Amino acid sequence: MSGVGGPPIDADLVVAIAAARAAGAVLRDAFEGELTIEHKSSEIDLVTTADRAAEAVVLEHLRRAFPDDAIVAEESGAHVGGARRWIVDPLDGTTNFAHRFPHFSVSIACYVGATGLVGVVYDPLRDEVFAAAAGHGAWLDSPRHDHVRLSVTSRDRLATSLLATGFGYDRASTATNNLAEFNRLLPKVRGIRRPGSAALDLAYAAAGRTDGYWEYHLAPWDWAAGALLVREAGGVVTRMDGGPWTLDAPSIAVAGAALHPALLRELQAASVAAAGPVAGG
Ligand code: 2AM
Ligand code: CA
Repeated sequence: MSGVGGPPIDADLVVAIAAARAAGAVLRDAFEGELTIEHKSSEIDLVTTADRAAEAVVLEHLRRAFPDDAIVAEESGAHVGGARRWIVDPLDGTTNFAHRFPHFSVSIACYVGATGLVGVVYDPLRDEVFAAAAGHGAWLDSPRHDHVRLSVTSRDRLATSLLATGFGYDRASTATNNLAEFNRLLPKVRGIRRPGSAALDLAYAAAGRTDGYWEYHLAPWDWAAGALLVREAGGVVTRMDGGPWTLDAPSIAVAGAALHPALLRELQAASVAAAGPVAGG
């Protein structure tokens, strides 16, 4: 069957992909038209009518297929249900969208507790579906890619690596604004990108388009699907301090197994330097 993100043909994945494609179509249409933008927590934390319209479409798909499941969605909060929890970002990269910078995504994942079952990240402008099912791998489907199996890169040197990162909306008010980490890594790598959709940043690491990615302070819906994609593409997913990554972790750092230790070493050295000298040390 085509368009399901590769075997196995799993009901969760089929619904998640259909929901992501439908929401993506809403975003694609809205992107061409007049945009209505509102502020959320601050002048840089935005929501558009398209975020809400896309979310309604995703929720409709999920509720119809899985009426007993819980849903956690960026714009409408938590909806109670059973042990299975859908985690939805209807528009990841809202700032890009609002400025008509053509790079954003829909992110949908299903978790039971801390365990990801399926994850889908959809880029509506490139029509790229990145999909993963726990234990079965990750795939890319697009007009140019038919169930291409995803794999992180095997690069082992920062000097030849292309990394991605992001800077959260609270960057003006938090000490962990990622500037120390960015400054430390920038001279040591081939390049660092700051694309603006965490879900796609993770999908690109899974697809080997970057060699690694790190970021502070995201919400569960930003990285629930992407983290599963990276794992299923053979990548290592931890917090920036090396601890185990969870949906409510304070940070994330991903890369192929060969590069991940070097990435963590630099991130940790940067955060130690940013925190200043240790008393008595
Ligand atoms: P959004 O576009 O859905 O708002 C940019 O670095 C990425 O991080 C985007 O995926 C953005 O999601 C997300 N992001 C930025 N600041 C955030 C914050 N304070 N909390 C949660 N997600 C954030
Ligand atoms: Ca988001």
